[in-house]
Amino acid sequence: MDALGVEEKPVLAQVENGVGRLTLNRPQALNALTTAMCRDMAHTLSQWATDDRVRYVVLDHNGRAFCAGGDVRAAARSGRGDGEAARDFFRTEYRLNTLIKRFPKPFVALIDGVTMGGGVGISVHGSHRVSNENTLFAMPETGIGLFPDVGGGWFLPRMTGETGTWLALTGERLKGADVRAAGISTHHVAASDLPALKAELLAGPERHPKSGNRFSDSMARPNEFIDNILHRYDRPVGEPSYTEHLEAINRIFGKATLADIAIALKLEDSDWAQHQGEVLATRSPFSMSVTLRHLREGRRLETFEQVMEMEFRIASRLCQSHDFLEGVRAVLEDKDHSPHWLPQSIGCVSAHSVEALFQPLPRELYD
Ligand code: QUE
Repeated sequence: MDALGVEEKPVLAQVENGVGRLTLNRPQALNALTTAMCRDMAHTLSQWATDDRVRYVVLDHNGRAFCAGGDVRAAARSGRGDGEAARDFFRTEYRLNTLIKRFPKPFVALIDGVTMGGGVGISVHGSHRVSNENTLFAMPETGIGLFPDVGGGWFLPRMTGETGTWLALTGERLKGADVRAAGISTHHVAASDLPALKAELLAGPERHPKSGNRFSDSMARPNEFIDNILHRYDRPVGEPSYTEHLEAINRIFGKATLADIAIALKLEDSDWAQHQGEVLATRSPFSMSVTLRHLREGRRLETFEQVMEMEFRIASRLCQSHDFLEGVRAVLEDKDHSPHWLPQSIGCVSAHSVEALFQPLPRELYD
C-alpha cells in the first residue's frame, strides 16, 4: 500500500517508445516472486511477443534487490498441506522461465543488486543481462532443502568446467565483475552509469519524421540497437577472482558422487577446499544429492523444455519433503539457521529416494 492506501502492483508493465518495460515492484520482500507476479509477467510477455509496438523488453526493479528468489515461505506453507499451491507456483514460474528463454525479441535484464534463485531464473535466460558492481548472484537452494531450479539444470552444467556444480552445491555467491566473468551476465557496467544507460534503453530509437509512427531503420534490428548501447557502457572485466581455484573446482566437483566430492575436499591441502567442505556440511545432504543428479542429467538433455519438465517433477515432490519444510523454518521463519536435516549425513542418502523424485508425474499434475 502507498501513503494513500492504494494497493501497489507487484509488477509494473508499460509500453513506451517501442520498449516494453517490466518493473519488479515488491521491494519490501526483496522482490521475491509470487505466483501472481509470475502469472502476470508471463501474460504480459506472451502478448508482447507478437505486439509490433514492442521491439524489445527491459526488466528492471524498484528497491535495493533485483530479486531475492521465489516466495518459498508460501510454498512451504502449502507443502505442509496438500502442496497444490506450491505446485501451482513452480508450474507458473517455470513457464515464465521458458517464455523468457524462447522470447523472440531482445530481453534486457538489469540485474542491479541481489539476484538469487528465482531472480536468476527471470534474467539469466534472457538475451541480454547487465550486471554492475552491486550485483550479487547465488543459487542458494541447497541451504533450504530445495534444489537450483528455474532452469539451473540448463545453465549451471553449461558454465565453464564444473563451475556450475560448485556454485549449485555450495550456494557460493558471485559479486560484481565475477558475475560477468562467469558468463551469468553478458555486459558489465558501472552502477553510476546505470541511470544514463537505462534512459537510453527506455528512450528507444528515434522515429523517422517522414514515416510518421514507423520506427527508424535502427529499430528494424533491435539487437544491433541494443548491442550498440550496451557496448558503449560495457566495462572490461578480467579473470574471475576464483581463477586460482578453477583447477581444484574442475577436478573435485567433477567427481561422480557427492560423497566423492566431500571426501576430495577434506583430503585437499588448501584453506579454500577446507572452507568449501565446511559449507557443504551445512547444506541439506538430500538436496545436494538431488542437485548433483539434476545437473548431470541437465547436461545431457537437449532442450530447455526437457530440463524444465525434469525440474517440475522434482519440485512437485520436494515441496512436501522434510528438508524443504525444515530449511524454510530454520532460515526464513525462525531464522535460527540450524536446520535438522534428514538424513543428517551425505553417506546416509539412499540412491532410491533421490531417483524417486525424477520419475514421471501423474498426468493431472501438469495442468
Ligand atoms: C534459499 C532460497 C531463498 C532464500 C534463501 C535461501 C529464496 C528466497 C528468499 C527470500 C529472501 C528474502 C525475502 C523473501 C525471500 O531467501 O528463494 O521473501 O524477503 O525467495 O537460502 O532459495
